[in-house]
Amino acid sequence: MAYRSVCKTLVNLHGGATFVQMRHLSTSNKLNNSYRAVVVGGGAGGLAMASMLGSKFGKSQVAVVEPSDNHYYQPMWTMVGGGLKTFDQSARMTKDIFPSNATWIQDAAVKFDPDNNTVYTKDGKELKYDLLIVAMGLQLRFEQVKGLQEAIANDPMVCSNYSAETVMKTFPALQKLESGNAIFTFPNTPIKCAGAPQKIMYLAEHYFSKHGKRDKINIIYNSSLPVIFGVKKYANELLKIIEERNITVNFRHSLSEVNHEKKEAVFVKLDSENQETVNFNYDFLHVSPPMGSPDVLKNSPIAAENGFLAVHKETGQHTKYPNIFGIGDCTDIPTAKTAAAVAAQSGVLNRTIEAVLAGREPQKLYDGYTSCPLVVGYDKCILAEFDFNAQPLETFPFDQGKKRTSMYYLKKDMMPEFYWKGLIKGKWEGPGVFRKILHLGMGK
Ligand code: FAD
Ligand code: UQ1
Repeated sequence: MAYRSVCKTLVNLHGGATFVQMRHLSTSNKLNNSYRAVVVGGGAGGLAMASMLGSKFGKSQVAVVEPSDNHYYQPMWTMVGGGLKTFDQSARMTKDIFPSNATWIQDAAVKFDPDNNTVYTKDGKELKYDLLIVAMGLQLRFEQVKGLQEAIANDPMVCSNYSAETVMKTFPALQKLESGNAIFTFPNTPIKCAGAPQKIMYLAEHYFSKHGKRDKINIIYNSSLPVIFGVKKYANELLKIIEERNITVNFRHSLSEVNHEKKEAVFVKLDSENQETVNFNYDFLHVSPPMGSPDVLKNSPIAAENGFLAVHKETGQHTKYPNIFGIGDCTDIPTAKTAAAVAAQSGVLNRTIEAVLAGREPQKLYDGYTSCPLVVGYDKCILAEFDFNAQPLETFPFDQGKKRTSMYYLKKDMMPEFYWKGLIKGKWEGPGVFRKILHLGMGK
């Protein structure tokens, strides 16, 4: 086997427990399936990292394994559900937005063999890598709620902004509803954009008010969580809105079953002694389904006990395999899973990889930055931004706890541009730099 180059890099990181021997793998391998870097998942984090690595190593040395023909800007699905954008506006063909400096392998990873630096794919490829970046996102688990898939298939009033297949049902259902119970759920698992289950509720409430039917509709938010939002500052504002707009909130209620024939949703009361259930009649049901680490990752040697990719939270480097890195929703980084977090993580991870390649300790550390634009109506948004400690980390020099029209337009019209032209091109590392400038170098 001819090697393009052979380099042995000893890297001693994180308390000195690990070292890696990196060898530049053959490019004349008979299947040509060896790469400097393999990226698994071509979503927000995968494409950001592929763009960054592609500019270092070149197209032929960076492969992205991604099965889907389409790439979605998922944050727009809140607006699609609210009738503010069309589904088509959230979608691009993967081939049209794929980084020009990376190689697309249209396939799915099925097995990780980290001891042999190999990823196996559904179509039978064996991909060898020097560096592996795992960016597989979350797997939606509609099937974990009994009867939910049947309800989604048969009842036009059961919808979910969380998937490409179900988001188009939401707005027609809001338009159709005339009276009764409109129920919004939050599951008993980690989820992406933990604000999204309630954003659509505020849009729905506003929609019903504007169309003169609010008085005939009860709005109910049944959440598995014990709080409305994990950051106190924003939670306080949301609770005020909930009270003003006469919304009923039931905490620690987890959706366990939907019976669409009876128009009934069953919830487990998580804090009850014997996991009692309570039935709600629904006329409209917006479900945020259970989510989890993708099976392929969960059942692999690179997963943590909780099934997510085991990485150091401040660098994105794997805790056991130093040539493996992770970004985004599929990692066990303990922050809210958002595209905003992916943006901040991409800048950190790029520098982590540079440090590892140079045999240095990573210098730039991730602070947990994440953001959730809490759309609370058709023209208002509370822009929540916070860190690992659930402490606000706000970009703008005004109080972002207040609902604002400016933040609404930032979310609706500017964020898609940041995503398509910045994040997935590896050119948007989050607003940290602007935060420092706008705060005149003071604060965090
Ligand atoms: P994804 O972008 O989901 O990409 C994962 C990729 O991995 C997918 O392309 C998938 O096809 C691929 N994949 C999966 N399995 C395999 C496999 N076996 N082999 C190869 N590839 C695989 N974030 C915000 O910042 N702001 C918001 O306002 C916001 N609102 C949201 C509203 C909704 C309704 C939703 C659903 C999400 C929202 N988000 C928001 C969250 C944001 O979309 C995600 O956090 C972000 O997309 C995560 O990026 P990722 O790269 O980790 O995963
Ligand atoms: C962000 O960076 C980002 O990634 C592109 C999002 O995803 C769509 C967001 O929703 C937000 C709020 C941010 C943070 C950006 C700014 C300018 C505050």
